[in-house]
Amino acid sequence: MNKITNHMPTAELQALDAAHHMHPFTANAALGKKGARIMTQGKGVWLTDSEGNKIIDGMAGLWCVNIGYGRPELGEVAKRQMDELAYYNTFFQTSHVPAIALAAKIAELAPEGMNHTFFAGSGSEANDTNIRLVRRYWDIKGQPEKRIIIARTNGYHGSTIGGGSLGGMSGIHAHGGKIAGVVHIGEPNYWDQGGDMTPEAFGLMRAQELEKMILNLGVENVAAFIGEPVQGAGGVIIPPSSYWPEIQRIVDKYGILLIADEVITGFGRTGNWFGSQTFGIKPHIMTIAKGLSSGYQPIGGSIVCDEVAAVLGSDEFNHGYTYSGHPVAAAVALENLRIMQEEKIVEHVRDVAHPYLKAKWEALADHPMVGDAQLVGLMGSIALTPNKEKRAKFSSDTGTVGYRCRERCFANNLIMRHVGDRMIIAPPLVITPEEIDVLIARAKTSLDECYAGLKADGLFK
Ligand code: PXG
Repeated sequence: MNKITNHMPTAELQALDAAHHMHPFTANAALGKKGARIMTQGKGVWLTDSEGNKIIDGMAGLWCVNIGYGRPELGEVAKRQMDELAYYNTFFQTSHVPAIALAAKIAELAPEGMNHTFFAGSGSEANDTNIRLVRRYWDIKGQPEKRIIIARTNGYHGSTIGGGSLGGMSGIHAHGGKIAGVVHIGEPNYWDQGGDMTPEAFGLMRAQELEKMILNLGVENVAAFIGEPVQGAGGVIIPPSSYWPEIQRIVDKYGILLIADEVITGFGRTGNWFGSQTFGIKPHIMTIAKGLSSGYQPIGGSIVCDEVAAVLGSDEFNHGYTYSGHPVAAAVALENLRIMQEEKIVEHVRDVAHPYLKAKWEALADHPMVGDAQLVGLMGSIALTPNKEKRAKFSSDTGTVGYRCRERCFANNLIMRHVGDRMIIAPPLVITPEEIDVLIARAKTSLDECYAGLKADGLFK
């Protein structure tokens, strides 16, 4: 076979992709007929595809390319590390400099008292670690019956069997099942579910479902609660301000462990190093991945507080991955964090997000088809609706309006993701005000075109 390169015609690349490559979360036969969009290059917030289109990436890849594409320093560090020590493990009483340095750097950046990191290869793996870790913690403390983890409907915690079970997405549970010992309470999604309540009353009610669930199950059976500070894959659902303080009160009262899944919200996304800081959450464990390396290498982990680490460390924990603390991934992550600190990228998020992007983003709610528009730091969502006063949903015969809108975005060289009828953005954190203007202009054009299309099809009165 000839060497497959960027210079091959798109159709040939698509045919080979369809023949051999199984895509995640995809109906592969249908994609094979349509042909995948093929990305060839990235620089800053911009992607280039195999047809030469210049696309603004409103999703930072999959919420991960925080420092933007094409930073040569990371490749240079990777090469140096590969030449010096391409691989060694961290099992069997061994360590190496990149894992040591990265764990120390994370301890410096994490909230006070969170000084220990267990490395994994991804967010899903890290959440699988968390399931075993919290159960082992209670084992060692002499309460082995404390095994149940409470999570939330429409939360996302990954796609391994453990991560998928913690997540509250029925479509994922339907494909392969769900492990025992995970239960779900409702999500703090005011737009969809708040009815006539005020956001604050609704947030309190949703948080109090945790207390009810603990009492139903018996606190002696509950190990932990897990939640994303802001639900990401669920549609960028920013909880009412009453929600997290009430969750914290309940967790503290019953003495269960709190896991903040910071895979998306970590490393600057919400305008602080961690979403827990933005929302005043005091977790025992934080799941990290994505922005830890800005996606330049696959790496994730669990940041563990001193008390939990001390208990776990008092005995064997039979758990770990070949690539826990992989030296090349760790070295690249460390370089990513160096760049983030030196270039003050978290401060930059605060500078461009509020009020610059926030004002423009919230103004999208003036569009006839847009209801709610929410943003925290550089993650935002808009809810598409046929009637904003009633917070109505499109009827199922419109198909997924969000999908139609996403297709218009693609055609206008903007990547926005849709979750049902919510459109979401999470651009690279280095986005400039000028690039925000481009993103907003293309979003408006795409909304207008989607709206015109729905009207033409008689689907919007
Ligand atoms: N936790 C959270 C909060 C996530 O967002 C994971 C865990 C799992 O991480 P890994 O690295 O195993 O994928 C995630 C991942 C989407 C989308 O469509 C979101 C994620 C992954 C894939 C797609 O929004 N988030």
